[in-house]
Amino acid sequence: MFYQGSPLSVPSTRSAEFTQISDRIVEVLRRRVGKDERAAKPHDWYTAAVYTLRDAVIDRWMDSTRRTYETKGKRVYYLSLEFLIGRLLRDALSNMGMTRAMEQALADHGFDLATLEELEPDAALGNGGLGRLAACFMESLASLDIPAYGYGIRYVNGMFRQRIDDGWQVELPETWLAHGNPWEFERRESAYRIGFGGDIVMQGDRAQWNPGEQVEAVAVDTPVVGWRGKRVNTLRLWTANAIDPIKLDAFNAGDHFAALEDDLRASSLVRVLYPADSSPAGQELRLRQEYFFTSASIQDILRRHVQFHDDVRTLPDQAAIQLNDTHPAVAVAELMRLLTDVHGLDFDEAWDVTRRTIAYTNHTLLPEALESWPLPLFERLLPRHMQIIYAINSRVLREAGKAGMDGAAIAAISLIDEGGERRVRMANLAFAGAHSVNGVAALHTDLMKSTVFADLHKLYPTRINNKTNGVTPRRWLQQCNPGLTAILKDAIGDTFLGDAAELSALNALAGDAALGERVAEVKRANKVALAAHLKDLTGIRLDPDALFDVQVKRIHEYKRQLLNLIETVALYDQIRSHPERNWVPRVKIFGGKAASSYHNAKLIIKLAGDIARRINSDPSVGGLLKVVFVPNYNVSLAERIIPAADLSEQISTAGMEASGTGNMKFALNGALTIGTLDGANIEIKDRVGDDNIVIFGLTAEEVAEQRANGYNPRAVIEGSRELQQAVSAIASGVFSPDDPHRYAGLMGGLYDHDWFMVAADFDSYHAAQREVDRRWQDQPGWRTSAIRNIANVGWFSSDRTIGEYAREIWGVLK
Ligand code: B1H
Repeated sequence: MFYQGSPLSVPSTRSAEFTQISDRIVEVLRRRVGKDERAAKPHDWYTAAVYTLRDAVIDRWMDSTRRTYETKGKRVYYLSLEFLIGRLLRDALSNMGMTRAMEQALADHGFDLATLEELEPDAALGNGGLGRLAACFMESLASLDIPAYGYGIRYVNGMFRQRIDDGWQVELPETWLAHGNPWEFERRESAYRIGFGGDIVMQGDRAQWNPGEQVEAVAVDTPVVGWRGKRVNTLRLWTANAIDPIKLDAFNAGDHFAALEDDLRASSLVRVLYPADSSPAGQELRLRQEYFFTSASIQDILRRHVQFHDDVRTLPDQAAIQLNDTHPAVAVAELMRLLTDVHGLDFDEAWDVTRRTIAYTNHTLLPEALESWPLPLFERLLPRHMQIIYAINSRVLREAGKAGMDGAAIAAISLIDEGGERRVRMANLAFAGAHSVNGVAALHTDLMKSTVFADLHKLYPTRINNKTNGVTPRRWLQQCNPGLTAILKDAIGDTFLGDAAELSALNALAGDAALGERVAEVKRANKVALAAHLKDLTGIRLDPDALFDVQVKRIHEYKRQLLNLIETVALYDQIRSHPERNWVPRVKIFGGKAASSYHNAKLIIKLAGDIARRINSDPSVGGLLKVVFVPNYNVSLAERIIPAADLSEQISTAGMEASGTGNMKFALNGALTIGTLDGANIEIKDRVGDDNIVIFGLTAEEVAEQRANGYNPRAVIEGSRELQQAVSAIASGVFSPDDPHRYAGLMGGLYDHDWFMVAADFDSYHAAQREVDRRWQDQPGWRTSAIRNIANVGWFSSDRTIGEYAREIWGVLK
């Protein structure tokens, strides 16, 4: 595995930088890792490589910080309970422009950079799209030279590791910190007290909150390097300490557990990421996590402000706070509390400062995903915040009354849900306390205005705005697909890495056969590499000349992996009935994690495995169809899979996927999309053109209409031969002979309600897949389409997105 002792080919021209790095690594290995060259294990070399690079990063980091202090510039604060960063070594090397030099230096010592990169654990402090968006945004903020901090939690256990046992998902803890984390810096001096519970006493007209419990939040910083190392920003993640880590009296009395109780309580706060994507956990510990990191962040922001400006009233000129969904929405009440109770502003002044500082991004309209907390729980944990929320609510409802709003509208606007058990609505709190409320794709933003936030939108008609998501082209093109990047550089120069809109220059070359062939060669090489990797992971052999059809994302019924699986079964039936037809060989790749308590999602994973086993071992399909479920889908796997995809499955029920970001990454790597008119798919279609994407299914409007007018899935299923056969095969146990009833309930749900319109869209999807086959059979046409995709999705760079936030929400760019 390692080329120990036998150096890789070292180029004859040794750059000064390379020699310097080569010597530095040995020095670092000895002095900071504490190993000499002979005793060092690969992991020690990896650590030494990171430290060596980090030294260069730190210089830029301090530079950036100094510049911000000197220019007294406004800072952006991105508050997010999730940062799905993945690995950092390749990203930081590449953005620092040190990849080549590090490669050569390591080769000098007999190591292969790519192999060492694999030793870095994935920092998976996020569930899916929302967390990965935060990571792309951090990179773009640094690349655009915007002074910014990300604030979140340093979870000891991030997203769980998925193992597939007998086809079933098993969740195992991911211990990404087991071997230490060479990227982080603990800042003991940046520590804050976070309170819970207790009571409130009035001191004159100022309230004083006396919490019943306290923990200490301590900052742990990670540098975030921008493109070309222009700026290095800080990702500040909070960890928790007990104020009294050990109660010696209890310990001495022999009660060792009681002595350590506070310590345990503190560490449980930051122990684990809630693994629920698109649906809040609703447990007390989750609310504690939310308040813990939000309070620490707001205290840190205010401390930084008053250090240089004596008046907290100027905060909106110096700070823009962006709330990534409602998870940090308590920031509205926390900032109000600190401004009034601690800094002595009156309510109106504090409200003005708060609203001008805070902005909120909504990421989902799924009703079950809108966070709300039982009022008694909220009041017990955060009694002062509850008072403040009542005060905000009375103000907002007075404004609604003045605007002539009636009972139903008032009830919808209220920060308190009064239907049934009373609950605090975090989305309404965030909306009320923000000057900007944005959606993440055009359709999603329209739906915000017409559905969930309709009444708030009427009351505050200028607040909602759209910021279509984006992804960083550094990680999602340059780093994950160096082969394609090299070709593009040859064709159009390298400015597209800093300005992805420049990719449009490829449009002039879309029909160029030579370019098409080179792009296809790289795609094939990426498929060969992925096939080898998947052979190792799953034992399944894949044909790199088949069409690689990929659906990787969280498993959720609205994302409709089930639609894809049922269509796979239908295709399987047809291949067997008509082996004489000219079928396009396909590889169906699935991957994704299910929330631990999401029964149907877990069953869908099992179904994928059952279908795969049956089809892959059936000689009658003759290699025309292969199905694979890739275990433990994560950022690093995405970086291998996406560059190797021919077809990108973006098939959510229209109106339900707020944006999607995987859709952008696939298109950027030359895959064609098969998708519904949902989320950012619509904007992708508008940019790549109808000929270069395959759209099917109901529109969001039609979905709403069908649901309103009594949709009858049973009739639809019975009216479609293909669908009916596939569904009844699955339901009757054809794919689960060991447990024939395993899928009876799952399929029964389709007949009975089919909330996600799988049946309604099936025929259209099936036809769209045959359209994909036809396009694939015209390889030159397919290649042109692939190039058109790459050429026209530069707009979906997170640099563009962040530019819009910066100009239109934060006021930090001209
Ligand atoms: C998205 C979430 C989410 N929307 C609750 N909402 C969570 C909600 O732990 N929780 O409680 C976690 C995550 N995630 C996704 O955000 C959308 O579904 C995607 O469509 C979108 O692209 C992404 C980024 O905006």
